[in-house]
Amino acid sequence: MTTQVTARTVPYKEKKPFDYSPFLRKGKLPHIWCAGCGHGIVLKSLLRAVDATGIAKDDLAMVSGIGCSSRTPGYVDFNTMHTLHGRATAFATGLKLAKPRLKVIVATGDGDAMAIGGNHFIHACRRNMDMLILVYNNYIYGMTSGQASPTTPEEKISTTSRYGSIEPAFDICELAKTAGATFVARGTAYHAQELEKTLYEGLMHRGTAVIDILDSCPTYYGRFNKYKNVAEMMDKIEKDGTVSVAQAAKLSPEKLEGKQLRGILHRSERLEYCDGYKNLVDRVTG
Ligand SMILES: Cc1ncc(C[n+]2csc(CCOP(=O)(O)OP(=O)(O)O)c2C)c(N)n1
Repeated sequence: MTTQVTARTVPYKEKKPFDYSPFLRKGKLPHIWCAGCGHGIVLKSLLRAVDATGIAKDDLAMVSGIGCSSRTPGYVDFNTMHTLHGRATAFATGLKLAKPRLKVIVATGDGDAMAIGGNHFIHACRRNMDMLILVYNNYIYGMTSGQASPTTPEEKISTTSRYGSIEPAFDICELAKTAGATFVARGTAYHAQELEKTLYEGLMHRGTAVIDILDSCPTYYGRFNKYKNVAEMMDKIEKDGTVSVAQAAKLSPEKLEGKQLRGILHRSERLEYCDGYKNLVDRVTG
């Protein structure tokens, strides 16, 4: 039994111009995302990364919960499941166990993955099951009108923190690493080409891979927090608020204060869950 899809082993190479149409369900367009939402940029980077891996569409499955970001599987021509709020990684776990040959991608929001789905998320990381979890992190519940999520930064305004959030925010990457994920990275919609490469690396990784993707919700988060427009919001949060791992190595701790790191933050190897399960079945039945 093979538990790994066949993918090219060639290193990542950017391909331009790019034809997105073979990867999209055109009948499902136009999409629901607001003007200026970062989710569409993430989708474009993902499709380019998928193409670069050479993984066949039939060998891919995308699973989501509920939210604006969780609409992504509806638009892509892979095997897809649009499930329940917070349950994306749980459904993905079942799917991967039933069909280990599939490369499973989870599309989930910061609310979906970190709040109601927090337990499913940490246990997926703990098991090291081969799946790529993309957390579309717009620091707010977008679909339901902008309530605070576990990644809303302190002092920021949401419909449930009108005078500023008093809760510390989760660092998704730290959480994933501590819970056992074997590939942990951060990207942003602003750095779309860099994100494409990070997504490629995440897709090629065998084991639980988590990518925290900072993107923008101008309709709620941006408006509540008085960013003048989408460009200003992306500049302040995604461009000025982050530094690449390479840049960070050259900066003093003072200069790094308040910045989030971008790029691959953790990579390790240990037994993948489906392989462990196969070993168990062989031992018990063999
Ligand atoms: C069990 C359950 N609780 C609550 C909801 C309502 N609900 C739908 S989407 C959503 C939040 C989505 O926010 P997030 O996951 O951050 O994704 P975004 O819309 O920002 O992309 C909530 C609370 C639901 N559908 N099901």
